[in-house]
Amino acid sequence: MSLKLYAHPFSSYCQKALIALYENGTPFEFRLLAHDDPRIMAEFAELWPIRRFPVLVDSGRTVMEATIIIEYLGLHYPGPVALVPADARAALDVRGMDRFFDNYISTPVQKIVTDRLRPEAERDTRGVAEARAMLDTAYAWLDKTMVDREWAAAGSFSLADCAAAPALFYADWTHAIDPKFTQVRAYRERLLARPSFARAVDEARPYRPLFPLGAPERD
Ligand SMILES: N[C@@H](CCC(=O)N[C@@H](CS)C(=O)NCC(=O)O)C(=O)O
Repeated sequence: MSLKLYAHPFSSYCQKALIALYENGTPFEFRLLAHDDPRIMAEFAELWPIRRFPVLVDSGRTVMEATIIIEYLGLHYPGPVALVPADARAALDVRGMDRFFDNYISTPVQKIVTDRLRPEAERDTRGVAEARAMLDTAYAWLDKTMVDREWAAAGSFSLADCAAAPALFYADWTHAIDPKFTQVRAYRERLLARPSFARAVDEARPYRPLFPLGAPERD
């Protein structure tokens, strides 16, 4: 098997890449990044010194960044589900929404979650407040945007939905999506019902006790 994914099942960006692999039934080897396995951690650090995951390795070629992994899979291992549309204009819409979910949902979520891991004296109260305000603004914008959409962009399930699924999953755990944002909540439910994401969520269940803010008894 030529494809290896260095990843952790509980990581949102890893789930983003896993959704793409599962959508197309693409075979790959899961290289589990386990902190109690120094060999795999060293192997990973050698591949990508930045040490952010996921990372895909294809016959010696290292591909980093979840979005780029999904684009790479579409180019080199296409399957029945085209996650980046062939039409350049539709693809631009998809990429735009992908950036929205990474930058304005996942990034503030990461800020809030990682802050909780710091010793109390080193916490960034202002940064966390800004992250929460960003999420409120992003939810409001998304609620309007999704009013006539089933999926995030271009009329079918895409790269943007791969980004949205784990982003909104953890966002609701981190900074609850207000019930008034009916479109966002309904979209999150549609994502949870998508078999590729449902599988990623199930595979991550054993790790829920690791969630720094405490995982809710749902989803
Ligand atoms: N821009 C990267 C972000 C990846 C990322 O932040 N991954 C997290 C896990 S969800 C990570 O590597 N965390 C470990 C760390 O920050 O040391 C991508 O899109 O793949």
